[in-house]
Amino acid sequence: MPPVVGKVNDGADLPDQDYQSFTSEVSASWYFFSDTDSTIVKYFWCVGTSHNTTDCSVLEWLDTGLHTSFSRSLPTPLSGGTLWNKVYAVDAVGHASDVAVSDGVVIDTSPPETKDVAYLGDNLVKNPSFEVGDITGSTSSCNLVIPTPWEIDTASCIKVQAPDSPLAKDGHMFVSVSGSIQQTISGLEVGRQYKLTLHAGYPETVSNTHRSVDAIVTIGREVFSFTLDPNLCRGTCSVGDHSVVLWNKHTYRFTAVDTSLVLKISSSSRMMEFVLDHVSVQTVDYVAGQDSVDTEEHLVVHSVFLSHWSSLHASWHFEDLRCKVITRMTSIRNAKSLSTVAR
Ligand SMILES: [Ca+2]
Ligand SMILES: [Ca+2]
Repeated sequence: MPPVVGKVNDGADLPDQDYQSFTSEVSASWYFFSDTDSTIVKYFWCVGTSHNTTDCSVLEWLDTGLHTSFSRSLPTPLSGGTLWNKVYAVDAVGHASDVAVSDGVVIDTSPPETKDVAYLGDNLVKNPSFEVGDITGSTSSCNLVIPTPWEIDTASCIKVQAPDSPLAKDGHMFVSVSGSIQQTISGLEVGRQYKLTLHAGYPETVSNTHRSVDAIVTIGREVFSFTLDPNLCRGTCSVGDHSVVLWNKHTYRFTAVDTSLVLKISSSSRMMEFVLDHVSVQTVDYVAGQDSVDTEEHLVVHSVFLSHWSSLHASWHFEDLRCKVITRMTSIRNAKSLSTVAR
């Protein structure tokens, strides 16, 4: 009886490799060859460019002794394509097993191309998270504390909320807005593109009969709007054993037409009330690769359940048509600590 055929992996170690970037070396490892009648005394390994048991055009059959992992330098570097490693075992009486063939390894020598990179600058909004001194609980009176430098008009009702439970999107506090709240954003560069992000939700105090909330966001002459979905839970909702405000993130783009612009966030009616936290205005710089498309939509809305947050300082992705990108670096900056974490 010949030895029982085993399994061949591409690459000298586990796990099996499907891509390799080096062009002048081939390697393979193999397992599970066995022989019940006598012992395996040697293995033969070859490498070819066809998915069959006979093509050894890259490396001819090589006696590897009892080694079950082997690498070989090639006199002529590979130019690409797919390689298959092939191995058979021979036992003490000269019987050869069937040839095991790997599932192939792609030689990929091209570096990944930059597809689209967006760098976000510092937040130009002052007191973006509505954190003010030492207050606790939720105030029922309007305009007791104004989170400077935010400004309001006398017809508006702003209440700083500092609940005991971590309801805020960022930090400990947020504001409920009925009417409008505004501040002048300075330090803008005329003609540059900016990203405006805010987080809004239903306040805790809202009743079940409260319908959808429409809000208007203006920056200079640009006008945006958002609507809170009345089907979302009102105020606090229970997620597991946590009470949370269902924060909706709204993102807009605008081009600065002046070095300072008034950012104003208003409910479309004084009867409507929403809560607001973590507002940011940041530059957006794109480094676009060939054929890149701006996949970031003009308006992005999604719900976030977590009571903590992180701002994505920079995000990018690479596309490589022949090789999946294995390592991607992302830098995440926490706005409070300004520490940078790379992973
Ligand atoms: Ca493979
Ligand atoms: Ca806050």
